[in-house]
Amino acid sequence: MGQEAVSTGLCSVLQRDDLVAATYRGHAASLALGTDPFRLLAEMLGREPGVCGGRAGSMNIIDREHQLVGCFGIVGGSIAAATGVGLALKQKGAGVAIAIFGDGAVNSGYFHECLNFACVTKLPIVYICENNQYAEFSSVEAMTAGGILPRARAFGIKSEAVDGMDVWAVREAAYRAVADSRSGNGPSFLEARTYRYNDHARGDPLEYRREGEMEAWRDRDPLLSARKRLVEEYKMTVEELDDIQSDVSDAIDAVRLAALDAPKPHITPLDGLEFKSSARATNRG
Ligand SMILES: Cc1ncc(C[n+]2csc(CCOP(=O)(O)OP(=O)(O)O)c2C)c(N)n1
Ligand SMILES: [Mg+2]
Repeated sequence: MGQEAVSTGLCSVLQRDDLVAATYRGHAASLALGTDPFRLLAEMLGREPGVCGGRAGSMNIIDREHQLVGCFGIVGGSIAAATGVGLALKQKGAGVAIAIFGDGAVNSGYFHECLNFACVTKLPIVYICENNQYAEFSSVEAMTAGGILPRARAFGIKSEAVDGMDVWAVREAAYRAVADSRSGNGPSFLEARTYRYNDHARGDPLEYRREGEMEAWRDRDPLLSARKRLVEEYKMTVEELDDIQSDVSDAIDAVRLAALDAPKPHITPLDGLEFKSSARATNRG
């Protein structure tokens, strides 16, 4: 969907003590951290074997076994959760907290309160803004006075922009930021510039994109450019990559069928309340 390089590059540099809070669009982060794909999809479909027993659904995945403290449907929620985690890790003396959030979240109160708190208390935390250019149907330019990086810099936090379409660039920037926080130098901030190809949710008219914009971003697709670099620089063959791709596709097909077959959780309605199974998981993670 255009954003794969951000979570993949970031999570590739994390260590066992590090803990991540992500947005409702957190499925890539969850997979990159090691969540079993079957348990992830079963959760998205509200099935019992899901990673949260089928009770969290698509937007609120938690996988403590794989360092994911939570995905948050509330815009900016991951900033608050990760900042609390950063405080706990500082007290414990090990680990770095990671906050993944969208460009829309920099307009929430959480952003300002938490960045200020993290800076004055020198928390071990990396804030990574996944700037996919839009919050629902509103462009980042239309919504963000002064831009994202200058806001972070106003707190005196070490900040850099990174090409979010390039998994190696994200990995290198994330490595520097995480290592710096790990060595006790306080928080860091990354703005990963990327793009969402698909609609925000069902019913999105997609009328807000500028002409030619999608094509320009698609030319820099993170998966296609990673493939190209693996062949040109790392000397993998096209056949090797095709084999990997077809193995992954087969695995996903198997997981999809198994998850659709899995039972739904038995949820007992509270006395006097009617339980409605309204699986309105419309946001595209
Ligand atoms: C506090 C709050 N306000 C509004 C919403 C409705 N809402 C859901 S997603 C979204 C846009 C989020 O945009 P962004 O932070 O850029 O993340 P992206 O969807 O682009 O990954 C909004 C406003 C919400 N979930 N939470
Ligand atoms: Mg966005």
